[in-house]
Amino acid sequence: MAEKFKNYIGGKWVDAKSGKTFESRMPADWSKIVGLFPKSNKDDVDEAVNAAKKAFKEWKRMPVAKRGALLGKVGDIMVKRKEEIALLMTQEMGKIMKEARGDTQEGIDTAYYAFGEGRRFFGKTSPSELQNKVAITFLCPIGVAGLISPWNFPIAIPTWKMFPALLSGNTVVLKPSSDTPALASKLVEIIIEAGFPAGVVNLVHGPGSTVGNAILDNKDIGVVSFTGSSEVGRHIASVCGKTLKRVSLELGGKNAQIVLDDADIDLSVEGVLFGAFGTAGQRCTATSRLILQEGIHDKLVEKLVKRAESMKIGKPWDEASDVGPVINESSLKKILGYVDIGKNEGAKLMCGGYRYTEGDCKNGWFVKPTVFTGVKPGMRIEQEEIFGPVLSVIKVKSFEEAIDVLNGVEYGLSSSIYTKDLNLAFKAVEEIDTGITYVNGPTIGAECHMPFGGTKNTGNGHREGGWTAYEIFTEQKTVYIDYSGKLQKAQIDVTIEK
Ligand code: UN1
Repeated sequence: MAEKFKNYIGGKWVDAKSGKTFESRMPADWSKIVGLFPKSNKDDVDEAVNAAKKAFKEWKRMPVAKRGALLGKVGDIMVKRKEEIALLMTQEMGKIMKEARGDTQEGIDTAYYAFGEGRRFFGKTSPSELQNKVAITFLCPIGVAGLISPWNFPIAIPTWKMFPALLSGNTVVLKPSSDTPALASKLVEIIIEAGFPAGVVNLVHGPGSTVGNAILDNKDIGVVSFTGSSEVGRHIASVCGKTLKRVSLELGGKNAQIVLDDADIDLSVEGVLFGAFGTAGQRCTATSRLILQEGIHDKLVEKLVKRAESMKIGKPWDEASDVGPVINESSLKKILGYVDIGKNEGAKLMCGGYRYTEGDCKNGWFVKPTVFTGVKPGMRIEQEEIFGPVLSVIKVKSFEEAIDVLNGVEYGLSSSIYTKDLNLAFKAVEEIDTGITYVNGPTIGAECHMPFGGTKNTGNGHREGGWTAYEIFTEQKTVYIDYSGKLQKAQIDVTIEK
């Protein structure tokens, strides 16, 4: 019998009111069930929001350093349970063991960053334009935060959202992806173990169409944070626009790595293999386009294809595997559909492009690392997010053309350039229109203490990670203190001329 999981609302583990459940299965072996989860709807969400609203009153009064200490404790527990979390991640989400440890580590880093923020939750102080008066700002929580997280970083991304929200004094309702509910449950278990008061963290499992929409519709949710597709992001923004909820969106990417003629060829190949096929290409930051200057093109493609072909596909919990499965059958179909699109568009398939079913991979959603050459700007495989191990190689003549191709998509998350020419590297940093750029490194590998997010259709201007995540979850309060003992009138009593 599969293990039965519950929602966590107001400090209690509870079933969905409907009594219905859904399954989470293993992408590497679809015959195996990870667990059964409550298929919740609006009633469950409303109850969770009520619990969060009730808990907010006390939680926001707890000194921020104390809230930070609780998050530090979460980090400590995650350190102790890192292997256990990573193993579950290989089973439920399918990324390979090394990457699963990395995902968990990103959550640990985010917890310790939040712990530190508890001692530097600074506002600003300013002199007034009048005498005997001063101005100060404070950071205040918003209220209840609705967090909608994806499956591809099933620990890191919920922590990116939850920990800054909690440290800032908000209470939260988390709706994790229905593809990775056991990992979200594990994270909440850890939060409970750390000793958070009831109602501060609430977990509601279920589909976006009911649970996600109920979060958007609930008038007591003050801020929504979502990571996922641009299509869903647009829907969320339009619903939240009507009720003037703050909303932070991390959406699609079509990230490119440029390699100029003077670059270190082996280093560039290492980078693109990791960027394109790490996590089976299922990162928002994955390298899905490789833009090669013509002088380096043939030699690099030869090395790349050889290496891509020899990558070991296998069970993600097997330490020897380089590439695990993709998340589910519909994702597999979408990816293989793009392989057909690429062929029909006239691109040349150099390797991969099919479902891999050898050995013990027969019950999983494995895709052989795929490389297309002869890809032209404007082709669908060059423009659209595929979210799988498919790389499009585009040949260009010059640095300028490389930048134009890199920028010629609707997204702007991550990017990379390999060159030894310092001047061109800086020029690229200036000209590239993305939120993140790497020089001589792949498009993946963002660190928790720096802003994370993108331009154009990748988001709506917010940045997760680092100090900027805290801007999403706080209101600024400006306070003027007048110690003159008389009525002083700004702009009227004193006119300051230049
Ligand atoms: C994502 O793909 O949504 O930079 C997040 C990286 C990771 C985070 C990716 N640290 O690839």
